[in-house]
Formats: sequence, structure tokens, C-alpha cells
Amino acid sequence: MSGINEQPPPVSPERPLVLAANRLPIRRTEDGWATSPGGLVRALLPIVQESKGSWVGWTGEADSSSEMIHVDGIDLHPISISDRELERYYEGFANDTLWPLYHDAIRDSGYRSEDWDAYVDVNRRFADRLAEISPPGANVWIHDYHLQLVPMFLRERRQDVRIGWFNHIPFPPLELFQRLPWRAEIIRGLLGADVLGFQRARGARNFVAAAHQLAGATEVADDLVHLDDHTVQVGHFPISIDVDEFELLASGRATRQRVSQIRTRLGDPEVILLGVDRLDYTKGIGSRLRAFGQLLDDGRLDAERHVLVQIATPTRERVELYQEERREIEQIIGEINGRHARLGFPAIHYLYRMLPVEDLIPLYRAGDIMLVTPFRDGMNLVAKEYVAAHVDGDGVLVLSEFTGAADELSDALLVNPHDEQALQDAIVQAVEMHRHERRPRMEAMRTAVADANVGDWARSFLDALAGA
Ligand code: ADQ
Repeated sequence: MSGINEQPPPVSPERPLVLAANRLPIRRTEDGWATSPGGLVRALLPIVQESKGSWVGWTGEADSSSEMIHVDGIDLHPISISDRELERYYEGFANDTLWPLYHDAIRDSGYRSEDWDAYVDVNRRFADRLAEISPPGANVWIHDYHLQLVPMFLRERRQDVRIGWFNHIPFPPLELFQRLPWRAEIIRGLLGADVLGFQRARGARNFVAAAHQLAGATEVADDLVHLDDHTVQVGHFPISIDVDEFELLASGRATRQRVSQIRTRLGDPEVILLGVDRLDYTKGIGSRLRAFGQLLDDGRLDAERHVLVQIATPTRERVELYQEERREIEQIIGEINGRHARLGFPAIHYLYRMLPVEDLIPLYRAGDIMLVTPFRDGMNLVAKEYVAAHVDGDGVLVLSEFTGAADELSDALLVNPHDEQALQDAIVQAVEMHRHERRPRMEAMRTAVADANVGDWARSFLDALAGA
């Protein structure tokens, strides 16, 4: 492990860290605003606090005030976004144009110029706010596909700050990316940064190819591209989780008690299969459920011995494609349970809700087999959380080869989720796997996850930015 405290910090009160992301890391409570939970927020907050930095983003509420909020020792600068803009910038351009296109065009994207105009306006608002509030010489770290024009807009106003951008989702190959009517604008927007970070080496390569083809940028070294007197470092920085925290929570007595309660409640099945995802059409939830249903139909699995628990988090519920996806998943579950449930014992247990981490960890531990089968995913933290939670050294991960996590977790059962037969076979192989094979595979995956936690990830990106 690189040990995040051994080197001098890449950010300091002299070079504070200013973060920008679509969402501020806060939620409203009865007593006002509180920071929201989650590994990324926990990893970044202390760095922002120590460097006396700040965070720019949207509160999650339309037309909110843009007055500064001070929570947990950091200054948060809200960007006010109207309901109309949310429809166009967020639900439209970010989630109906970019999201499907960047995920292998698994659904058709909408290309509407009014959505693009709102995306430009909101990106400019972010950049203006960053330009106003960033101290001289600050490190500005911009997150994700919602804000791809911010690097260029910010550079136009502030040449003294260092600008980094990290993409949490895949960056598509040129053949797909060039469908975007505003492809050159996006590339030029990103090239305003000093460091561009991607989850996988492949995403970084895709970007370099697009920058060359669509903007005439030249690759001057392995990870450096050059355009108009400005050089940009392009690298991959695979994100991770707070490994120590997952292990700690997973080892507690309360968790062990919850695990045995869960098993009893599920009717003490031999094998618990588990899926945990945002209810997103990229996650391959429907195919996974169909594969399970087919295995029950064919008698290769038995609903008395094999039980599937699917936890789905509500997400982007105002977007039509997400409503359709939810209807389809719930229909599949209904059909499978109709055929295979017994009174009081469904074959698939389904929860459509967000769970607190104290409920999620016992479920991970109770899961003998974790099914992570997206058609495309930038990283997929659920896979890493499952592995970190399995302090017992047991458990099998069935993992789509189209996730970033597959690069590091090569001891999972890697599967092509488009191949129905392969998916069914992988599930059966997981169910039948002997502990002599399960345990070494899990041990290797646990080593891979423990070798890089989210603090190391933040540190390595900020080191690159500091050296830019
Ligand atoms: P997501 O698409 O949201 O993230 P993922 O990486 O799996 O996907 O993260 C989901 C997070 O939500 C996990 O931390 C998980 O514990 C949590 N979660 C899921 N369902 C939950 C539930 N019902 N209740 C509570 N928590 C739940 C995007 C990209 C990913 C990339 C991450 C981080 O799409 O590819 O890994 O950002 O960069």
C-alpha cells in the first residue's frame, strides 16, 4: 500500500483543494444540512477540510439559493439550477444523451439542441462560480460527465489554478463518441484541464484518440496530449472504496448476528445469491434475473435451496427509460415468483429502496454469491464492497467483464452478460464451486482490493495534479 500519510500532501492551505461535482455532498435533515454518507465523500472531505478548500455543486433541490453553506468545517457553494434546466441539462443532456452513449450506446441517446444549450449554460455557471471562489493557485478537481465543459470555461478566466477532471463512467470509443453532434466542443472543453483522469486505461486511450481525430491534439508522450500551447496529462486512476471501514463494520458482532437473522428470515437456504445496484438499465439486472429464472425452470437450481435477493436503489425516476426499466424488472420478478415461490418463501426477494450501510454490509456477508453483471460500468464499487465485507474469506463474485473492476478482480468468475448461456453457466459454476477453489479466489480478490483504497485513489490523482 502506498500509505497516504507518508508523503507531503499534494494540497495544502497554500494550495487548497476546490471540488466541483454535479451534487454537493449534503442532504437536508430536520436540523438543516448534513454531509451525506459514502466512501467518496468520506475520502475527499478531510482533504478539503485540511487544505481549507471548498466544494461547488447543486443541492439536489431546484431553484435553491446560491448562498454559501458551511457544514462540517467546509464551505459549500451551491449552484442554483431551475426546474427547466434540470429537465434539459441533467435529465436531458447528462442522462439521456451522454449516459447511454458513454455506456456502449446500450440505449438510443436523445440529441436535442435545447438540452445542449442548457448543458453549456449550467457548465458556464459552475465555471464562473469556481473562478470567483477559488483562491490563487488552488487545485480545482472537477468530477464527471455532467461538467465536461467546465475545464475550458475555467481556464479562460483563471490561468493561475490547476485544473483536474475525473470521469466516473466509461469514456466511449471514437466510433460511438463521434455520434455526438457536439463532440468537438466536448473534447475542447476537456482539454482545458491539466490532468484528465479515467477509470481504465482503455477510457484514457479512447479520449486520446478522440482528441486527436476531432480536435487535432497531438500525443507528445505516452500520457500527454498537446493542443494550442497547452499540454494535458491523460491517465487512469481506478477508484476504490474505504476498505478499512467496510472490514471494520463487517467484522463486528452486530453484523454477525444480522447475518444469521437474514439467513433465518430467508428460510435457511443453502445458497443466497445477491444483487445490489442502482436501478439502471446499464446494470444488467433484468438479464441476471432471467438467467436465474431459467435455471429454476430447467431444474439446474431449486427455489427451496437457492434464493436470490435483489436490492435496487431508486434513481433518475423522472426519466422515462428508468421507469420502463423498473416496470420490466418488476414484471420479471413477478413472473419468476409466480412460477417458483412457495407460500411465505419467494424465489426472489426484492427491495426497491436505499439501505443504510449498516443494513447493506450484513447482506453482503450473507450473500454466498454476488452477481454484478452490468453491460458496461466505469468501475462498480459494489463488487469491491462485497469483497471487502467478506472478512470470512469465503464467497463467490460473478462479475461482468465489462466493468472497470474486472481489471483488478481477475479472480472473480468473469462473464459476458450479453451471453445468456454463459451467464447461466457462471451462476451454476458459482453455486457448485468447492470451498478449496472459493477461498483462494476470494483471498486474491481481497488482496487486490486492500492494496488500493479510496484515499490512495484521491492521493494519486492529486499527486498528478500537483505535478502538472
Ligand atoms: P454507480 O453507477 O452508482 O456509480 P457503483 O460503483 O456500483 O455504481 O456504486 C454504487 C454505490 O451505491 C455503492 O457504494 C453501493 O453500496 C451503493 N448502493 C447501491 N445500491 C444501494 C442500496 N439499495 N442502498 C444503499 N446503497 C446502495 C458511478 C459509476 C461507477 C463507479 C462509481 C464511482 O457508474 O462505475 O464505480 O460511480 O466512481
